[in-house]
Amino acid sequence: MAELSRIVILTGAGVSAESGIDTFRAAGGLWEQHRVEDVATPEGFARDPDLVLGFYDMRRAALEKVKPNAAHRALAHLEREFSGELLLVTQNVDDLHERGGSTDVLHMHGELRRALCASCGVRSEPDGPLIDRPQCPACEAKALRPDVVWFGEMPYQMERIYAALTRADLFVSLGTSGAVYPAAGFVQEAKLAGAETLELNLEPSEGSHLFDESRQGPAGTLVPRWVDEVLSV
Ligand code: BJW
Repeated sequence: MAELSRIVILTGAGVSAESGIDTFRAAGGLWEQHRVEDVATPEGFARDPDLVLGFYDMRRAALEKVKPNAAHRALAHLEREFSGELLLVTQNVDDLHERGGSTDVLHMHGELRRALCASCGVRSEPDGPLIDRPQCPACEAKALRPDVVWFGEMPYQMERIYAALTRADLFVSLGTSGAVYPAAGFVQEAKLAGAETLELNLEPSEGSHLFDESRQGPAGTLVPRWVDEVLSV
């Protein structure tokens, strides 16, 4: 492996699967248990806020029962030891990267542990279920929604991500199906800018053919191995 100075890593639900968090599109995954239009769109929230708040309250509570796995810990180790620039972008709304030791994580689809006030736009960390309609700590409106990005909404910090992609010499995609844009298009952005591209996923994803290299297997095995390769150069 050539010496690297700027790496962008994109993670998806597969990175947290071995911690016991359901992925979205697998058989028995979240989108088989719930209709995506009902729980992950602004229109679904407007139609039935209790259903949506209950869905995210349940997933936030479930976070207390799971732990980071070897893939999260390996990425935190990479953050500590890599001497170049590293941007860790996750589509995941869980906090397992942080609990695994990563300190700079860009949550492009938001975070389960945070709420967004639909009235004043302030973000906060609620200490109880949103279905109980707690007040916004800033404006006191009872208008808190999960601080997550639904279909049709703009993912967070896209400028920072695209800036890093255009400077990267390696883009790595971990545990994501490549079914959701704009994240699914990052591989092409990185390639256009001249980066090498690598996919680590349990199985070939929808976009596997777009990567220079694609390795298949569980993240808990593949990610620590890849991190060792990077740090040994
Ligand atoms: C393992 C493993 C193990 C398992 N080890 N691997 C038509 C064409 C193109 C685009 C569109 C279109 N119509 C609409 C759009 C846009 C739309 C979109 O992409 N739709 C597609 C369905 C086509 N996108 C949007 O609306 C986005 N906004 C947007 O585009 O704004 C405009 C814009 C324009 C220009 C620039 C920028 C923006 C918003 C998307 C929001 C997605 N939100 C969700 C919910 C978040 C909250 C929540 O968690 O509930 O995000 S949906 C869901 O999918 C979630 C995930 O982050 C996201 C991706 O899923 P992920 O992580 O890939 O999970 P899975 O389950 O799909 O895959 C898991 C993978 O892991 C699998 O491959 C397994 O094999 C693997 N795996 N175990 C390693 N142990």
